[in-house]
Amino acid sequence: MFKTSAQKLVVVGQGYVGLPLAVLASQIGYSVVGIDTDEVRISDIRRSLSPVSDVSNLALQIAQQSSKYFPTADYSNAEGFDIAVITVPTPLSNRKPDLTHIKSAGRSIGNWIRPGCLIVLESTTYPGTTEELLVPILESESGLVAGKDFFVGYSPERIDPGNQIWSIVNTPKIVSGVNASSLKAVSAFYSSLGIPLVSVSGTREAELVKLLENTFRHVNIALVNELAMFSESLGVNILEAVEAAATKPFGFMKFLPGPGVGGHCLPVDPSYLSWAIELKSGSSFKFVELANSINDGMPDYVVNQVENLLNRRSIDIQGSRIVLLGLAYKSDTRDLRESPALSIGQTLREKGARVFASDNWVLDSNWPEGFTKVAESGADRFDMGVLITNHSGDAYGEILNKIDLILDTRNCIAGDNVVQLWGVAEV
Ligand code: SAJ
Repeated sequence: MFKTSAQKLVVVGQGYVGLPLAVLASQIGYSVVGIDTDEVRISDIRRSLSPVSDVSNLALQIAQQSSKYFPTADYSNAEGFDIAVITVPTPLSNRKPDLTHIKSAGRSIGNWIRPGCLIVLESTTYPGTTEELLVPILESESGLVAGKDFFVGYSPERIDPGNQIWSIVNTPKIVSGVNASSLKAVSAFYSSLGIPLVSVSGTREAELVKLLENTFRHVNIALVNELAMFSESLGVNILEAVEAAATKPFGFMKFLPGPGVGGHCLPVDPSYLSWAIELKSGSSFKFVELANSINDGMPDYVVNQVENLLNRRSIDIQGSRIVLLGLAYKSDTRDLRESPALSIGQTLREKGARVFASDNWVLDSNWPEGFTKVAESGADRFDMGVLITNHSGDAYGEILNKIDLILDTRNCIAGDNVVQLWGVAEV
């Protein structure tokens, strides 16, 4: 059993959100229990092998050696906690919010609630989740009254993995409570970590903030994606127009067209909002439906361009050898979640192409099915390449010289054998 004298914090979920929070709090002086039901993850953390790019192995080692951080899969170590922060995944299942992790965490931590403690939900979710779903579970498990016997709040995570400028300690944190005393408790906790705070009047506003932030991105990326697909018929260089628009010092934010929108945020969060709007109002949230259809359609647009380029060179896609340059969903990350590369590769395989890939960021243990590594292909020439991920530096090296023609979807490489997706030149 984990015993401590300092204020005891439990962080439920030791992923890209929970682990940095747990380590930071342990450095500040909290006695932290990091709970995760993934026993392999807990085992790695105990061996100071960080599963999160923003937390170093050394930081894990120091936190554990200081006896201020205790990773575990056993909720009984939550006994006697003062503060619990829930940072579990909120994925989609069949395009609907999947709140099983929040419900499970609520039931498990609810057993250990005692008078005066604080529960904060950080997981991205739709307005109403904290007060309509989580609070009833916490009250049922504890037999106590939220807002009166114990405090409850919502504070969305704003972690951007790998961001070297904005981190947990300098990104303003939205905080909210189910009532004034809960807001006070939530604010006191995050203030103690040295994080700048922005209070809002209720948990629903706080839940909406995160969804608004990411829906804004999703919709605006869809805008430039759709515009880019018309740029050839307009006879314009869309990238030049976007860069020029970005010189406007106010009232504009730059987004670039790409091969599709991946990651654990943008393809998911806006659908939480549209689902909630449909559920509560009976109306569809048109912007999200449209943005989803455009962004989800980008991989097929890329495949069509690949086919056009092969046809112009009288190469049948059936049996052609095509290399995907980059699998990760965005530059300088190893994350494959919802990556457009996965659907592009799948569609090319369905059309009979032999699909290869190169991405030094992706761990061998996470290499996706159906993609032969270029290094293991034994091939010395490839009919086509599709640059999907604009990793920094010389991410693809000599491979570029083994490819007859490369379709660059990120406008990041040049060469006689390169054509740009947004301005596919005659070849
Ligand atoms: N993308 C484009 N064009 C753009 C920007 C992004 O096609 O102009 C694509 C990316 O290639 C990627 C996807 O969209 O496939 C998502 O990119 P993202 O830059 O939004 O990165 P994410 O998914 O990691 O978003 C996170 C979010 N952070 C949190 O949810 C806490 C988001 O709110 C951040 O604004 C974003 O990082 C960021 O700024 O980097």
